[in-house]
This record gives sequence, C-alpha cells and structure tokens, in this order.
Amino acid sequence: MRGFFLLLTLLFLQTAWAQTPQAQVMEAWVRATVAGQQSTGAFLTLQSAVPLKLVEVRSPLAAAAEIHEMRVDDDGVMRMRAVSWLNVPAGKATQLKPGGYHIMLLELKAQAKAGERTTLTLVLEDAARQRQEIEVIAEIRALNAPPRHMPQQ
Ligand SMILES: [Cu+2]
Repeated sequence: MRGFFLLLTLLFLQTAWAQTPQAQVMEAWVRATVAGQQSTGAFLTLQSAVPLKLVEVRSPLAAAAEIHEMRVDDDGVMRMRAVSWLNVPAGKATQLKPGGYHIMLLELKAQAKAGERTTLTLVLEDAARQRQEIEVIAEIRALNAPPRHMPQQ
C-alpha cells in the first residue's frame, strides 16, 4: 500500500512537470548511417511560447553533438560550422533541416539504422538563463528519405 501511494505521488509529479513545458519539439529524426560512418545529422522543429536558446544536445547514439549552421563561404562553397547556440524565437517554428541549421551527432557509438529509434536531449535556456531539458524520441530514417511533410513524387 505504501508503495502504491509512492507510485501515485511520482505519477502526479511527472504529470505536473509535463504540463509546464516552455517548448515543444516536433518531427525529430536522425539520418541513418552506413557502417563505419562517424557522424550524422539530426533534425527537428522547435516551437516555444517564450524566446529560448538551444544550447546543448545529447544522444546515447553519439559521444558528442554540435549545433551546426550552413553558410556560404567567401569562395562560394556552402559549408557547415558549429555555433554555440541557436535562437528559438517565441511563437514561430524553428526548423532544423537538411541544408539548414541541424544537429550534428559526432563520434557515433553505433550505426544508426533506418527504422530504429534513438533519443535526443535538448538543453534550452531562457532569457533568465534558466535551463530546461527536453527529451524526445527521434526516428532514424534512410539516407535518401524525404521529410515526411514533403509531397511524395
Ligand atoms: Cu553538420
């Protein structure tokens, strides 16, 4: 009986926590890799009622992760480079997608196989520098799989 009440209390706490999210994460996915590949991209859409910064990402799939931007260099070549954070403006969707901002999973611990799942933990910071962590499940999709919301040809 005592254990039962403890369980109820834990469930209640978890619900209370889940009801006060500042940010929502949608459409999280990770690009599948071939054997031996060291890194891959992770993509998602973030939406928040208040301005936030995405400051850190972790995944059990990778020993390290970075936030990357795509930028055309002086020589006209598009390159990606790490940034310290990504602004998530209030009230509009911030998309991380192939060819744009993305999460780079580095030093992969295993092959990312299409159809499997992994988790991404996002660390977000608000204007008062309070941090929150959001854990999402990300589907691993084939190398050439189009995003789900794109029309199929
Ligand atoms: Cu990258």
